[in-house]
Amino acid sequence: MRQPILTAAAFQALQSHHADARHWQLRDLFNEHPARFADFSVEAADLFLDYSKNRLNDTTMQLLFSLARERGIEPRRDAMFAGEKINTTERRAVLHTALRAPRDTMLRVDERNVIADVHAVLDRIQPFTERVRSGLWLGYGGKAITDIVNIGIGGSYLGPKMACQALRAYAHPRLTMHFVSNVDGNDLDALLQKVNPETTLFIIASKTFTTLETMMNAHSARTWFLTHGAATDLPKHFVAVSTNTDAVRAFGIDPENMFPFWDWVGGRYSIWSAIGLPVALAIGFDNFRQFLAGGHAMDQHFRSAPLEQNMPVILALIGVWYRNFFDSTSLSIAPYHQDLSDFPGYLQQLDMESNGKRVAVDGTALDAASCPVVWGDVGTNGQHAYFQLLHQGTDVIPVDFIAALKPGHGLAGHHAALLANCFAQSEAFMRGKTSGEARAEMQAQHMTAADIDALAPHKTFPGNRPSNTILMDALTPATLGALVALYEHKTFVQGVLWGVNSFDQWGVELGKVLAKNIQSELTGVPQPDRHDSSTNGLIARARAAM
Ligand code: G6Q
Repeated sequence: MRQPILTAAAFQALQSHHADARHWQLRDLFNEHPARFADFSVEAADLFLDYSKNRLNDTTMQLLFSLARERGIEPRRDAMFAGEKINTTERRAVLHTALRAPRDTMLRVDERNVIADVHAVLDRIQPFTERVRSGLWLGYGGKAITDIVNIGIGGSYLGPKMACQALRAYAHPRLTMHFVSNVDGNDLDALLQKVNPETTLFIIASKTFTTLETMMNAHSARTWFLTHGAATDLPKHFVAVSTNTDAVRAFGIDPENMFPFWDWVGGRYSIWSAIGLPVALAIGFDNFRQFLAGGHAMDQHFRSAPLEQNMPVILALIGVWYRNFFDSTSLSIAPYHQDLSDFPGYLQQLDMESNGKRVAVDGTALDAASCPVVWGDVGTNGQHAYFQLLHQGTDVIPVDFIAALKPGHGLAGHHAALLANCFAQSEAFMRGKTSGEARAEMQAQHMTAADIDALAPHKTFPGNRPSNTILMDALTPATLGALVALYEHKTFVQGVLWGVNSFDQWGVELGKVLAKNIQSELTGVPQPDRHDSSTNGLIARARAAM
């Protein structure tokens, strides 16, 4: 029987500590502790984390590290790396870390050295990507591929799309990457109007090769292709990434053109596997290898650094501090890098699908809140939209700022402006503006006393709003790999602290079956006895319009 987090001694100590800590002001913490930045920052795998602008002190961190020890972070981490079947509801190992392990390492799971399997697939991905990129892989008209269309959804979509966008500076100039995920035909239709069948390569990416959206889009893409090319041309234009060889063959793709992965790779952790094929095609295999190496460097850090210097552990503990003690219901991700525009959406799945759970590993109801809502957008865009709420709203929402010190472009002035905004926002969240400061500003503008009185409450900022800042020298394949692995491990640590299985997703599985009945009723015979009046009414309106 698991121990509920509420009964953990360190959790209870944190509750008493919080009774004090909730009154602290970040301004005071900085004034009282000049070395705060140095003392509350950590470096790993070419990433730097400043966590000094958080409502915590040394005692808070010591108690949080005690909580981590009490909840067994270290043995659980070691069990994951060792390939133990920690995904208990699906009876699977969790080994995305093996996907980025060097060739000369060895890890046996069910009598197989999975590292050798991983590298055997990488050894097939390399020549394939080289042929496509060099122009040796030809479409049916004898021309090189110009457009690559990844058809996949969820974990078979968000990671590759995010990484292709993040690393677009490394992209091959001839290849345009496209991602089709939605079952809404508008998604595929819009794309098919743009691409030339002679020079388009489709990647059908699905771990199960049964997901409705992906299969429907794959069949429609094949039908479209066959109005241009012949069935014998299909192998030049369709490849698959999956764990399900039979279904790939049944679809009509030769297993020779299939890049496999394994059931121990969760969808949202699969970017490192053959699901990353679009990334390897876009940026080239050597760069893809750098991406894997960046992830591996973070793995090494996570495995070996003491908890007190362990970046994913620190990030996770701070998240739990806000979620379980300050009752924060959400976490905002603010990458100050346009190329990381898909990163908040990627993290949304990683975090919320992993830890959006209400029961513990043993099936008992959780006694404390689990995953917050994760959301965000790139800076500076967010500043002109929802940052108002972050500054002055009634909820305190922690923010993770992410920035690269060097730009990926040569436009004068832009990068200093970007970084200035990033640092200024975290400073403003931390300091706020007191009523006295707001009044002094208005007095300096010679405003009337009446106007100052009226406006002072509106121009006051409470401050004391926490944030982390993650910096990298530049956004490269390696630093992106380290960043993704950092958040993967943060998610893992929080899952262990809360006691949930971070690696199943029964809510997603439910969605995969729910629509099937109604779909047959929209096009076939309605079954009103199955539904309530609302659902029946909606079905009737849709049938009438069809
Ligand atoms: C991820 C989830 C889910 C999954 C998609 C696609 O962890 O399991 O997002 O990736 O439902 O599944 P397939 O790859 O099997 O099509």
